[in-house]
Amino acid sequence: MLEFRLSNDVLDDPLALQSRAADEGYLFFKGLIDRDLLHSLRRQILALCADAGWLAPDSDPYAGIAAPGVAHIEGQRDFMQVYNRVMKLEDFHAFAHQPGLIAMYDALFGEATLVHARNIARMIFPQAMEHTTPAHQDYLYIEGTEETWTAWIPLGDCPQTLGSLAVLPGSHRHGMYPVYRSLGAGGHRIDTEGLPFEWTASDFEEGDVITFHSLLVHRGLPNQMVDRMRLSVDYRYQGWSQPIVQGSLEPHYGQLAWSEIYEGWQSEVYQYYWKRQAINLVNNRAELRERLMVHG
Ligand SMILES: O=C(O)CCC(=O)C(=O)O
Repeated sequence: MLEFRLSNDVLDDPLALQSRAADEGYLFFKGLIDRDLLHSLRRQILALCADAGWLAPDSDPYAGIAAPGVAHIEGQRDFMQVYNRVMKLEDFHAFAHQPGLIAMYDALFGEATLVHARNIARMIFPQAMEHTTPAHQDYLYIEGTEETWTAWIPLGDCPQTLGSLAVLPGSHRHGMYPVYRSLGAGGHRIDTEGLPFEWTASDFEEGDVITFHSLLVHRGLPNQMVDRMRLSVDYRYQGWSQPIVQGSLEPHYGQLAWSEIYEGWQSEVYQYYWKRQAINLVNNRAELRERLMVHG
């Protein structure tokens, strides 16, 4: 596996940042994420996991050690009970708007950044490797503009063995690949065998982030730890003038309404923020269907 190319050197050079992004389809930064916010969010999510009996008794919750024999899978009922509590955390949503990230996206897009509201948290148990996120392109799920970029941020150090993320640099320049049904987040996979790109990944230290184009092929790596959970968040960003679909402004999984999510929040700054300025709302599902090949 190749290592990520570090892009901190182009953070203050918008043209170089844009050119690197166009070439590779991803940007990897060390230390761009606010560590205090990260610690606080990790603590809050793990407190919910502990409350649900997911963590080893007598362990430090912050370590994220799963209780023996416990492995919940995203989408399943028990998982969703905890997930919906995570979805209500004000800091989980506010974390997407941190100034360092937004400044980088403003430079990348050459205009003000629109943060998608459909924020995603991943709580990946050890001993559940068959549910590892398969190779896919996010555009299938995002629609709107292809110039949408995902930020994947592990909440804590995340070596590859804890199940970080791998990407195929350059794979964003060839449209959408056919998909097959699969286990793992998203439920669809791309067959990457024979594609002329090389899997690339690195260990993440807390504060590191990778961001990638909506057509870049990427996958989760298996969590091979004996007992540690991998926590991460996925946020999505685009230029404010670019097309966006309604789904990107709805809560992930749609089991809660924004009014329920916002109950008890201290601030209104990140509530319905996309309604404060005109957005370019579209419905391009029919076009996407035409472009997409889904097998069995
Ligand atoms: O964290 C993961 O395992 C999957 C993240 C991802 O690929 C995505 O949300 O697009």
